[in-house]
Amino acid sequence: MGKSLARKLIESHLVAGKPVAGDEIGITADQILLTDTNGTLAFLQFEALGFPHVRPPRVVTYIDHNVYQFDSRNSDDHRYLQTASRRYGAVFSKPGNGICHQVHLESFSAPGQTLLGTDSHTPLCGAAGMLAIGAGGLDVAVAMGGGPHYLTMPQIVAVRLRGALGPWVTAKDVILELLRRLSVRGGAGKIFEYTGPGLPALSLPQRMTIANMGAELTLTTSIFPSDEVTRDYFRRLGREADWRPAAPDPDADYDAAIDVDLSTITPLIALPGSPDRVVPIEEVAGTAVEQVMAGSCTNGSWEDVWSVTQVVRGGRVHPSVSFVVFPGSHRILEVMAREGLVQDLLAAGVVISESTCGACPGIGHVPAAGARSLRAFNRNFPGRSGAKDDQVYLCSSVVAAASALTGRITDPRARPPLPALVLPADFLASDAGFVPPAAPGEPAEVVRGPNIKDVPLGEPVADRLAAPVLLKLGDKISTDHISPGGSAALVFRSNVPAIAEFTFKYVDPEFVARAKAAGRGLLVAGELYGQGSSREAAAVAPMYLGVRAVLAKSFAPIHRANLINWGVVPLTIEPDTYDAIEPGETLTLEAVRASLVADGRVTVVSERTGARHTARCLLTPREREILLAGGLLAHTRALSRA
Ligand code: MIC
Ligand code: SF4
Repeated sequence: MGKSLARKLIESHLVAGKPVAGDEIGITADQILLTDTNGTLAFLQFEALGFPHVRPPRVVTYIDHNVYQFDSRNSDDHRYLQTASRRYGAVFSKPGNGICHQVHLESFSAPGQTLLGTDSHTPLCGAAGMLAIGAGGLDVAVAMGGGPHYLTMPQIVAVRLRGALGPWVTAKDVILELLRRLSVRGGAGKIFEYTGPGLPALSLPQRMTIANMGAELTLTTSIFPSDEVTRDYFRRLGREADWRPAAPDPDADYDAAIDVDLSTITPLIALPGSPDRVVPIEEVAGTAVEQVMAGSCTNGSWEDVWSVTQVVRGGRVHPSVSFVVFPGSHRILEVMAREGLVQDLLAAGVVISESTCGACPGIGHVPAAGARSLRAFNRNFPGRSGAKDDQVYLCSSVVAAASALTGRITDPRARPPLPALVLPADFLASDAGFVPPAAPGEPAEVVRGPNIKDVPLGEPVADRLAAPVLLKLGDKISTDHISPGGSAALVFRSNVPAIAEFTFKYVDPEFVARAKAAGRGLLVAGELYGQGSSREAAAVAPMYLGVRAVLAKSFAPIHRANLINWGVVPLTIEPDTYDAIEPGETLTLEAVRASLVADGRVTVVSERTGARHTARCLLTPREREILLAGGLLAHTRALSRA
C-alpha cells in the first residue's frame, strides 16, 4: 500500500517515536511562525530556556493581532519582538504587513516542509502541501531552539472531493458543511488530507480557507497536495523556484475516508455561539444585521476581496450596516489598489481596514449590545467579538457582501452568477514590511519594555491535593471563554499577573476573586475543554490563580498540551463523575504523583458525600516528567540544576 502525503511528511521529519496512530511522535520544524499574542511569551520562554539562536532555517515573527497599538504596552511588546527577532535570527513582519497565515503562505511557504506556529490556524499553509501545525508558545520555544515538536500521531483521513462548486457556493461553505456534519469535536486526533477528482477545481485561496478552518474541527492539521494549481499561484507570487510537487502515492492508504460532493453544497451559515451550529442560509435569510465583516486569515485572499468587490461594485452599503473588509496581507491590499478594487469598495461605502486580525478576536469594531454581526471569519465563540452576549454569525465572503447591501442576511443565489474569476497576472508587491535578522556578528540588543514581566513557573504536582471546585463548566468551553480576546486583555499577553485578571471574565466575573481567596482550586468541565485557539494564557493564567487540575470529560489537544506544559493536571472523568460533582465542593485527589507514575488512574474523593471516583490522566513518559516537575520551564530548570 502507498503512503498518504501527510504520512510521507511525518516520516521524513520524524525524530522520535513510531508513526502509529495514538503514539507520541517527535518531528522537526523546518519553519516557525510567531504572532504578537502568543509569540511574545514564546520568545520570552525561548530566552528563559537559554537558547543562543533560532535553529530552524526559517523563523518569522508577525505583528498581526495588536496592529492598532491601542496602548503603548502593545508597542512595548512589538519592540521586544522586533529586537528579539533581530538578535536571535528571525525575520520580523511589521504591523500592517498582514495576518501571519496569509503572509506566510505568500512569502515563505514551501511544499513538503513542516511549519510550527504559535497560532491555531497555522494549518492554513497545509493548502500549499506543508505539514503545518499550531501549538502553544512553550512548545514553539523548544522547537525554535532546535528541539522536536511532540504530538500524538494522528489518524490520517482522506477527504475525497468530487464535483464542482455551484454558483455562489464557496470554499467557506465546504468547511462549514464539514463542521455541520462532524461538529467542532469531529477532527480531534486527525489530519484531513484532501484528495479526489474535485481537487483541481479548487484554487489555492479556496484550499487556504478550508485548511485554515480545519482548526474549528479540532484537527491536528489539514493538507492539500502541491500540484499545478499550487505552482501557478507560486508563479504569480514570483516564487515558482520555491514550488515543489508534493502528493500522496496513487494507492495511498488512509485510516478513514469522507466523501464530499462539491456540487451538492449550498450556502451555509453558522449561528451565534459556535462554528458548528451550521444551517442552510434559507433558515436565517432576512435576519437584520448591523455589522458585516469580511477578510481575516480565513477569507482575506485576493479571490475573496475580488468576489466582495464584484457584489458591491456600483451598489451602496445599507445605511444601518457597518461593512469592514480586512485584507489578509499588505500584498493583497497593494494588488487590490493596483487592480482598482480599492476604489470600487470605497465608492460602495466599504471600510477597508489595515491588514490585521482586527475584529476577529475582538480588537476594534466591537458590536453594539444585542446587535447581530455577520462575519466571513472563522470563530464565533461567545464574547469573542468583545461584547458580552454577542450575536455573531459566520458565512462566506459573497454572503457577507450581498448582506451588507441589504442589511439582512441575504442568499446571493437570487443574483446573476459572478463572472469567472480572472487572477491578476501576478501578485508581486513590496517586501518593505519585512525586517531581516541581524547579520552574524552584528550587534543586536533586546529591548524589554515595562509591560514585559517575568514568566511564572509552575509548581511540582503535589502528592495529595485537596481543593475546591472553583467552577463547573459545560461542554465545548473554548479558550475564548477561559482567557478572552479583546484589546483590553490582549495587551497583557506578556504580563501573566495582569492577564490572569481576565480569566473567565464573561463566564463568571467572580471567578478571579474566588480563585485568589481559595489559593488552590480545581476546574470541572464537559467535552472538548479548551477548544479553539492555541493561546497559552488559557493555561498559564488559571495556573497563576492556583488552578492545579482540570477534570473534564475530554480535552482539546493543544490545550491539553498547554496544561501539561504549565504543570496543571488534565484529568479525564466519566459522565457520572461529572454529574456527581457540585460547584464549590472540596475534592481530594489522592496520591496524585504516585498514580500518575503508576497507571494514570487518580482517585478523586468528594468531601461532601464521601463518594470516590476515578479520573484518568494517561501520559507519555516525556509528558509525565514535565507535568510532575510543574511544567516544561520548571522541568528544564530542574534539569539544568541537576
Ligand atoms: C484566535 O484566532 O483565537 C487567535 C487570537 O489567533 C489565537 C491566538 C492567540 O490567542 O494568541 C489562535 O488561534 O491560536
Ligand atoms: Fe487572526 Fe482571527 Fe486568524 Fe486568529 S482567526 S489569526 S485572530 S484573523
